[in-house]
Amino acid sequence: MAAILSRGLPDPERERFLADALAGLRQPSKTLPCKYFYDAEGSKLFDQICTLPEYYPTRTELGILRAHAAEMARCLGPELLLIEYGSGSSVKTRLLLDRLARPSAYVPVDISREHLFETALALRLDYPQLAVLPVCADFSAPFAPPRALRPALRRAVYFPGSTIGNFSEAGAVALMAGVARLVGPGGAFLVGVDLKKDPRVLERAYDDAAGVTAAFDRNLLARMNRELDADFDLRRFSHRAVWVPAASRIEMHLVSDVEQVVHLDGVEIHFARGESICTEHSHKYTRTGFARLARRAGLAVRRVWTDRAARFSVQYLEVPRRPRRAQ
Ligand code: AVI
Repeated sequence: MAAILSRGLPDPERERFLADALAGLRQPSKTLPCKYFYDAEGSKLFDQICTLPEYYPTRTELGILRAHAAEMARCLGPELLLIEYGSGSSVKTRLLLDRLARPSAYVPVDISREHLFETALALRLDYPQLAVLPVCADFSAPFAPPRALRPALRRAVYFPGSTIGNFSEAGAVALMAGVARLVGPGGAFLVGVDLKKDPRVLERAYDDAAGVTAAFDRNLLARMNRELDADFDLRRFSHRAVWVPAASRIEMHLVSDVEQVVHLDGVEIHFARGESICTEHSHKYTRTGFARLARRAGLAVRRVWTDRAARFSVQYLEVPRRPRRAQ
């Protein structure tokens, strides 16, 4: 389908992808936005990553949720309008939904339409009392949540998976400021945040022995070949994951093994031997560092749950109510 569209019809999604890819690859330090990892093939590979022995975040976050979901639900309170960013298959959300008191509605927000509506249907069957109101949107841009039929006492955004780490610091502050506007004073934000740890553990998590993360990274090149008439030779790019202490992040790179020229929609892109494309930043936070970032967005951290080894955290934040002015 994408290949057909890419040859003829104007396709705004293809145009955006092409413009972003060209802009990134024309920079002196080449980059590509990590949001383009997640086509059907990339999403499948990401699901595999989540089950790898080296990739601790998914199972650690699930463990924290299993142990503390009841307490999280108490913090979120009754008659809640729960909005989830990047909902995917809503696996983690079910742990919360099972424990929330009379939620007014659940609004899963995801860019992948098919997956979103399939998940919404399954949730409606399993939670017949719950209004499930899917929104197909990019949650990093402003969007209007649908009105719930039953009025809510409060709004909360749920953002699991430590995807907040894939944003730059400025991007994370902007995203959280958007959350604060969406939920309003007294509203809540429940977020998965990956914590700083031994760089060897981190580098293994992003460069696993079975090569699944390498395949996930290279799929970005394959996707450009499929959708943007590019001719990347995947065998000539190596996957690297490096911990950059000054930025407190893992960076994923595709390194050109040879000097080469690649074409992208008729544009020539030159690669020197050893030159790389940075495909992803995954920031790892300390508890205080994340609290500071949240404060810049108008959010206050109220509770933090971690696993025993403090590898990962689920954090509950609120938008403080404005103090009443004296009469
Ligand atoms: C989606 N995101 C939180 C993942 C991460 O850990 O930064 C993406 C990922 N990249 C490689 N492995 C997983």
